[in-house]
Amino acid sequence: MDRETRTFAERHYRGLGGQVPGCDGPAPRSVTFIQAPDAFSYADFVKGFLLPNLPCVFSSAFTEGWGSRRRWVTSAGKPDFEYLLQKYGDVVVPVANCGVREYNSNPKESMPFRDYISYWKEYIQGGYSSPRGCLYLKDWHLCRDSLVDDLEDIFTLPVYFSSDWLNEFWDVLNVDDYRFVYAGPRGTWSPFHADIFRSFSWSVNICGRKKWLFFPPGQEEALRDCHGNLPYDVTSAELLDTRLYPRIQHSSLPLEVIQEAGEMIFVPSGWHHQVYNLDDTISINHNWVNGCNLANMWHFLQQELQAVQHEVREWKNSMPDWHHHCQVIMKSCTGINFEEFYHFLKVIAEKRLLVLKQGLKGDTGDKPGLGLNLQQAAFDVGRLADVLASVVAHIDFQRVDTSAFSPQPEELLQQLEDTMAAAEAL
Ligand SMILES: O=C(O)CCC(=O)C(=O)O
Ligand SMILES: [Fe+2]
Repeated sequence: MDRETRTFAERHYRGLGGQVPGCDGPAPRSVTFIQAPDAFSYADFVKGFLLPNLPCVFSSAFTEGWGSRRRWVTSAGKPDFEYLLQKYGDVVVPVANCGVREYNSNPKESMPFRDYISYWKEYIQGGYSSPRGCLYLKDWHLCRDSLVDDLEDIFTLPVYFSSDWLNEFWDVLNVDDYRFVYAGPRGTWSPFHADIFRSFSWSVNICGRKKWLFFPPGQEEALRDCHGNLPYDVTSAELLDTRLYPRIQHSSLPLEVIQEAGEMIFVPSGWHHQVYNLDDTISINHNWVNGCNLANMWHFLQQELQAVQHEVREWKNSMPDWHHHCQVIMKSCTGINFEEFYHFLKVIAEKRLLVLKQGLKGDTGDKPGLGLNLQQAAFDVGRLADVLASVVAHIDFQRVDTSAFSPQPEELLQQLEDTMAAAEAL
């Protein structure tokens, strides 16, 4: 990030005055297509898409050099089953059944990758049908679980998506990540959803094509049924039933995007979407959070806690540890609670404070060892301070036992604010 972009971005958040970044109104009619890598900078992405929270598609030129595009794909543009088998045959992968609905997703099972490939071949031979149903390999943590040693050759993280705190945090803990491979025959699809923690995602078709249906944040409200639930399939004829979907007349049409082989799509924060594989498709998808959607994540976590509290409200007066139990339930339903969110902020903040401390001593310039430039670190500290101030002021965070936290949340907030003031000069 350069100084000018940092100033632009800081002004953007000051202008929002504490409102959660979104994108008001119905979906745009079309998506912006970015043709040439040379003519599109990180600053262009921040100003044009990340801050306004708008989707875009990058041409296949952006992923031209990726090893996966060379090795995982035949000259006819199909998945190279033999290569993939030889490389990953023994790896156990998660597989969803697209034909079976369980609440608003599909049941998953695990199987060796070689069994999935056998299924896929049979499915093609059967004219894209199988008695086993329509199986979709989803959320395969290839980087985390891989037995292979050439990971860096599969893809190169595009600079636009390099400020990725979720994966930075999990890499420090060394237990998980949000880097996935999806693979499935034509006809596999992902039901209607918004991404985990209201993260951004990016997705590249290594081969094949996808159709995306997008609804900007807030537009999904008109799609709720009479019980307040979101649809599983936004294309279902059920949605025409106004007794079942009383607000459907207020809904707007989705933004439809066709993503071709090699192209990369940016999915903004809180945009609901439904996705279809139009051909036999393999994609690499990452979820990511950074200073630009941290407030969206925090807003989402507050809503999740509220939903838990509502669900178990009848025990509030009879259960001595009710607030603590709500946090425990939240952790198991959402994957994170307020304590862990603080830990996440702390890990990300401490690295930036260190970079800025060095920078403020006069040691300016990029810090290759920490992989962060000073302007980016200064911007990040501002966003962290804003969100942490809201966390510290939250009544339910004040109920969390923070006695063993180091540093104490107020202390970390003070450090962030002091550093932010000092970093004005940078
Ligand atoms: O490709 C898919 O099936 C779903 C991808 C998705 O939902 C995402 O990248 O956010
Ligand atoms: Fe998604």
